Amino acid sequence: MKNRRDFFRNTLGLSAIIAAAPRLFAASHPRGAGMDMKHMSDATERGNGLIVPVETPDVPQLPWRMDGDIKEFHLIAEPVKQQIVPGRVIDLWGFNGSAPGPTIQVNQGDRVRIMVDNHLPEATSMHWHGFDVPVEMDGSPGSSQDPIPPGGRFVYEFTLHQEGTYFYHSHMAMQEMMGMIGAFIMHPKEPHRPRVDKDFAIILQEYAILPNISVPNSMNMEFNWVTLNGKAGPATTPLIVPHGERVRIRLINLGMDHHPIHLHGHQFVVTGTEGGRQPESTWGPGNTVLVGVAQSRDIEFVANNPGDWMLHCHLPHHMMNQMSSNVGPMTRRNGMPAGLDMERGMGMLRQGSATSEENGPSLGRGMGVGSTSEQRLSNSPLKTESPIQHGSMPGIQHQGMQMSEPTVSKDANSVPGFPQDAFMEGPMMAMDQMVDKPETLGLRPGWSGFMAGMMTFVRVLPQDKYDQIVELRKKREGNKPMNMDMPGMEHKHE
Ligand SMILES: [Cu+2]
Repeated sequence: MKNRRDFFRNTLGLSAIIAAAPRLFAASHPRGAGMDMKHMSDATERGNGLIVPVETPDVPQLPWRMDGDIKEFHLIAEPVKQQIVPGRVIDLWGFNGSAPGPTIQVNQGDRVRIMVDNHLPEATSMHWHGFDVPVEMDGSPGSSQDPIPPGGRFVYEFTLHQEGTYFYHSHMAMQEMMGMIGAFIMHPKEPHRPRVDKDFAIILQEYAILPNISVPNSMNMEFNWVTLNGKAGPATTPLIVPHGERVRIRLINLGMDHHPIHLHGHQFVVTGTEGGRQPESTWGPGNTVLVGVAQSRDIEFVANNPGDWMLHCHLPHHMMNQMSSNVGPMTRRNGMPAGLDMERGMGMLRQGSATSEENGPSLGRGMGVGSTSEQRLSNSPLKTESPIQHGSMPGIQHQGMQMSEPTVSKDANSVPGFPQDAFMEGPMMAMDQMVDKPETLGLRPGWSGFMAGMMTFVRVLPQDKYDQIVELRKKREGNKPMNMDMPGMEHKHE
């Protein structure tokens, strides 16, 4: 029993739940803001209110203040504690308490000043990805500027003539893999047609987090945590949309993989790239868009099909959490190899962290553990016993988790290939209560057991249900995304 318990704890990182609780949604309140800060409600004044501000679920908006005609922003590069799912708090590097960093929204034609303070223990440099700016503002370390030293500041200032879905990121390659990116939305002078009612942005990221450690291994080539706006399913916040509205979703990717993002129940058109708006003549219907590394893609559709629709990366391993060759084997073979204890059988460390001097990471593929004796990954010789010994599960109870048994047939163990998803997702992984928030109101019970990795929902709701969630969101204090505070966000429905 102890071994089973350890297995689940190690698989899900649940031991960190209680310690982590106060940090839940800690990213919702950016720091570094001065007085008289303004939010994106200003943008709605453009185009007779036809431009809606962009929502970035789970990521705050960066306020600004006006200095004459200049919009002044303040970004602080710093270490961040980020809860990506309940029970898993990781050490990232981000901006203003969040990874990805807070979203910047400006209007085409704005002159902006962005003060970047470096609170990291090493030098950094900020690149404005895709911006047509003077080279000395490009943030290329060594060529366009000296890197910003620890404790230092660099002030970027430029006029923006572009429009579209852009982003900012550290131009130090390994820092990129620690989370240092943020969305930078440039609203067009004139609203695009057809206008959208809802506008969202989602940043795609991935991390390799070895057992017993909370720091991503930025050297890894294999990733076991993938996130949408810094959260993995089921902790991602669903996008809520009233039935019939036109929706834009801006997808931004900075990592080591390309992600085919798929939407259920609707056909969309790709209306923009990391270079701005695409001409309508290029739009064709689809439901999956490949968002390559360093790219952004805007998709638009009419939410004309009511329901809770999955929006997710379609790479199978990107629909999972903690996917790794160290944890996977135990779910895919019958019992432990003879003579090994639990930790060694799973290829887990018995002391220290994976990057400690005694253990040392391996370079290249693999999670850096057991690199000389990789665990078997295929399904082992089949046994005839019952795949689940009934009564064996009740002892495994984790706070908030539902932990009911998976549904498997009696002869499951005799079927080549079993198990695949039986112990990886499903009712036993459900944690509806732990990820409860206004946007999850009314989802089917047990939904959370099937949402992991780069997965979220587009919830196409009747107007009254939508209004109910918006009301709940307004009432809820403390742990709501800051952008929900923006006046004007719900102007259509007030
Ligand atoms: Cu993916």
